[in-house]
Amino acid sequence: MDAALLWICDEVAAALRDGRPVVALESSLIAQGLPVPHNLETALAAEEAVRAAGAIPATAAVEGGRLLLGASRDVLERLADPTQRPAKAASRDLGPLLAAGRLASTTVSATMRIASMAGVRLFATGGIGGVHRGASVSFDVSSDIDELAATPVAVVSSGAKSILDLPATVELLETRRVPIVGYGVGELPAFYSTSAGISLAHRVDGAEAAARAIGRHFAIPGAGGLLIVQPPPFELAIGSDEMAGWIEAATLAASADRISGGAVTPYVLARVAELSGGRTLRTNIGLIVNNARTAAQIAVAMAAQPGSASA
Ligand code: PSU
Ligand code: MN
Repeated sequence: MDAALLWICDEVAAALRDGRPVVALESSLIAQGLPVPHNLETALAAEEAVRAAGAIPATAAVEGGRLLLGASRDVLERLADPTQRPAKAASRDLGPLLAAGRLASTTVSATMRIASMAGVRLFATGGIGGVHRGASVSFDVSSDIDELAATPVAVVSSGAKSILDLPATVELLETRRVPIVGYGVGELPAFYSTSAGISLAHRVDGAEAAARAIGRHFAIPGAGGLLIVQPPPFELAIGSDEMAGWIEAATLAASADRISGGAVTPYVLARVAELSGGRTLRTNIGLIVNNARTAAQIAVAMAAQPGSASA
């Protein structure tokens, strides 16, 4: 790989060479998804959870004209600092942001790209982007969906963020032939809530079973991504009835304030956090760290599989 394009930190590069487990982490949740000081704390806690489970964390970012995998503490601190005004990079933004030499966080789509370039097959986040409410008029559908369709990386998340149209998101993932596999559950989680009431076609129990499903999926020529979904930690889950009112109000506020494009998701997340008196924030942090831990356990199981070249 062209080192002038993709910079991989020494620790991650060594792990990849030796076939040891690596988990990619995104950075949009640091720069746009969570407020100071929770953003940096959560990024560090997710990295720590990956390490505690026996894998190496590799947070993605864009800086100084290069894609980074295994961003340094200094870069994480700058991404977490609003005065640095980091850009939000989805896949389509990478080329222009590299050319401009700008500091940028990476969303799910951009992180999948970077992970895949490096040969990292496992990635953890909070929730993926998807079909926004009202998308039949606004056409606001996250490029996370198309990246999942195209790029062979397994993404561990708590489903799509429940500020979205979840039934439409599930339909579109099916159309784009992205498997959604419940991790110990038979129903799609709704990010902050345990269940969206949508049954899943596939379920695995435990890291070994997940590793087998991922391994077989990637063995099929032309395979794209795969979603592994698990609910937030039980004690942090918020009832979907309780969530519904906050999401409704936050979505209405977004359109009243004429928020569009990449600003919609951060705006709505911040608004539900405010309306819930910080409860959704605690849940968001807890599920990000929990998903990082699970992804690491799966990466460890994948590295142990017979015939695995790398994680
Ligand atoms: N998960 C979180 N918080 C976030 C995100 C995920 O807990 O902020 C980010 C992801 O990076 C995801 C992005 O790709 O939100 C979706 O943005 P959009 O809807 O603009 O595509
Ligand atoms: Mn969008």
